[in-house]
Amino acid sequence: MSYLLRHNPSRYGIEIDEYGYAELDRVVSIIRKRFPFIDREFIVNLVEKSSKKRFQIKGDKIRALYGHSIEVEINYPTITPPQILYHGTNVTSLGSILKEGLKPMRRKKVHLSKSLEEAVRVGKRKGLFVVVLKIEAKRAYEKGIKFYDGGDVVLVDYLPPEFISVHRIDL
Ligand code: HQG
Repeated sequence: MSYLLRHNPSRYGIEIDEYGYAELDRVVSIIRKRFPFIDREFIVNLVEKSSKKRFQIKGDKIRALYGHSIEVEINYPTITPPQILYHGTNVTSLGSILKEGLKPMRRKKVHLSKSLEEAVRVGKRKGLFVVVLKIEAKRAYEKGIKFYDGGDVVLVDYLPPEFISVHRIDL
């Protein structure tokens, strides 16, 4: 569902409106082709109960709340960030991040974690050698960087290297 709603709805013949919403029943019918035991109620329940708020259901529609590579207008509220945020990544990206800053790469925004544990989890998806970066979020905010509330994640358009340092490397 993340892939479908964040990256490639057209592959499944799904139409997404400018705010990222798709028809819930269409999404359910696509998912049922692969997982026939899943129904609408299951998806609604999953979205509501999930510990991480990846999706939003509104009426008969569903959208991903963050992580998009496709162009959508989510209208994230801007926030005053906490002093420190984290970003989990892989050691292979470290040199480039410290030189160029954090870029959204294939997504539309840079995703930051509120806790160290979450950053470690994100970093582990990228391979064995996890790096957790410490982001001086408050200082960046005071220097004019906009931070957006993505629910469980905090989003920025780009983060310059001056606000990034290595918190921990798991080799
Ligand atoms: C790296 C999950 C080289 C960046 C998570 C990351 C997240 C650079 C990768 C959400 C770079 C992009 C998104 C630079 C950034 N040079 N590498 N200058 N700037 N990178 O998957 O943040 O569980 O697009 O460090 O919780 O890993 O799926 O982003 O490693 O919040 O709901 O480029 O996805 O949410 O990778 O993950 P991604 P991400 P879910």
